[in-house]
Amino acid sequence: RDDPTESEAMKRMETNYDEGKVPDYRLPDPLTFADGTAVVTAAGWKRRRPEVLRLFETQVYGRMPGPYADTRFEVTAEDGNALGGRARRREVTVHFGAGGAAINILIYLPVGRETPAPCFLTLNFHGNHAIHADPGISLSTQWMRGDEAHGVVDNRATEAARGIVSSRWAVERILERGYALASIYYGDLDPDYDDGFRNGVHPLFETPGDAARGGEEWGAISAWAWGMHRGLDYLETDREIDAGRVVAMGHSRLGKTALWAGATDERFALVISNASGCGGAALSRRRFGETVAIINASFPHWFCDNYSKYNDKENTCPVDQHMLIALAAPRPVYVASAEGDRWADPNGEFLSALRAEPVYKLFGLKFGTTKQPQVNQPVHGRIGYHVRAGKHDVTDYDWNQYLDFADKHLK
Ligand code: GTR
Repeated sequence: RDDPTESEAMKRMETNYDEGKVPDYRLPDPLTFADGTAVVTAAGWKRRRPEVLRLFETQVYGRMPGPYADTRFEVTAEDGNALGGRARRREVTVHFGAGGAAINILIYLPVGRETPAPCFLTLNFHGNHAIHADPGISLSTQWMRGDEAHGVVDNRATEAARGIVSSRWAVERILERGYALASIYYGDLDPDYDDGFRNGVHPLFETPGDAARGGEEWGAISAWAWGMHRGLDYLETDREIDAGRVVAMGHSRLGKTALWAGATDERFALVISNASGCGGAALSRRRFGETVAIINASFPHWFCDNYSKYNDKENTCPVDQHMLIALAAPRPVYVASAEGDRWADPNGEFLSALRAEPVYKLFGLKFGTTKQPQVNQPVHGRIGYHVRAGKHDVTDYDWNQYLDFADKHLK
């Protein structure tokens, strides 16, 4: 929803941007079992991990189902000479049942590779056609947010929407570096407005006329993450993709989604959160910028209903977001912030990554810093982090870091 209600506007006005006013807080310890004993080995973490995962499922995002039984992949388009010969473009529809529910995956593959390519798997905000001006990309027919300036009329994309967010997608650079890029419009999974979960993929698993939803049922972020799992299911069948080297990457609400998708599916080899902020990488207990109460008021459909129990009571939540980052361990994970993006609490994102490190240390792996690095000074340990100059966005600078980090860990 684009217009905040009056009470949301009030909440936003109370937003704290003063480091001196961050309350004292104590974070829950990822390395303490529910019974109070300490986790001291990597084998111990393997037993602790499901406890933490379960807390995020029941208290934060809601429990997502497994694959849909009746799923079918259909390659709908193929062009071996896309982007002036620099790429092979493939489009794949994943059909769920016979009722028309489906997601469309756009894939660019680098040319000239003899071995299967590692791949960035992402969701996008404005339709697959918006990530690049390539006229060969199918135009999305789904509901979408946006106005005429963005090529959207009556909530549908028009030809004018092609490539409108291409600055966020370093497609050619990704390909030159030998990676494939796969992207899915998030609205294929669940259009991003609060409609009581009547559209998107939720109804595939819910009987019409079901009683009221329980507090642990999946919200939109879980539905989007579920879609990333299904994208990976397809990639596992594509012989030109190395499914053992697939990176989950996302920006903002889709950065929250990428972290959750990587936490719930260990097939992802690496996880990247770009400016994911509250409910993503940032520590909720700091109450800096966006808070749990604000996000639940603005986006009641994103999290499970239980999450509102922690509105203005972050300290009572059995998890904080450093434990979400820790669920990536021992796989490499990257957290990126932007200096001007105070709403997402860059410092809170860094501290969260730092507080995930003890889990990595059990595996002999390190972050490589204890202090938030200066602007544009990336740190690439097993945990990666940078705070870029500029605003809430995805830029070539961010992609350059992700490619270097992926080279370091996946090559
Ligand atoms: C904002 C929201 C953030 C972030 C952002 C986005 O309105 O408050 O948590 O998710 O949207 O996804 O662009």
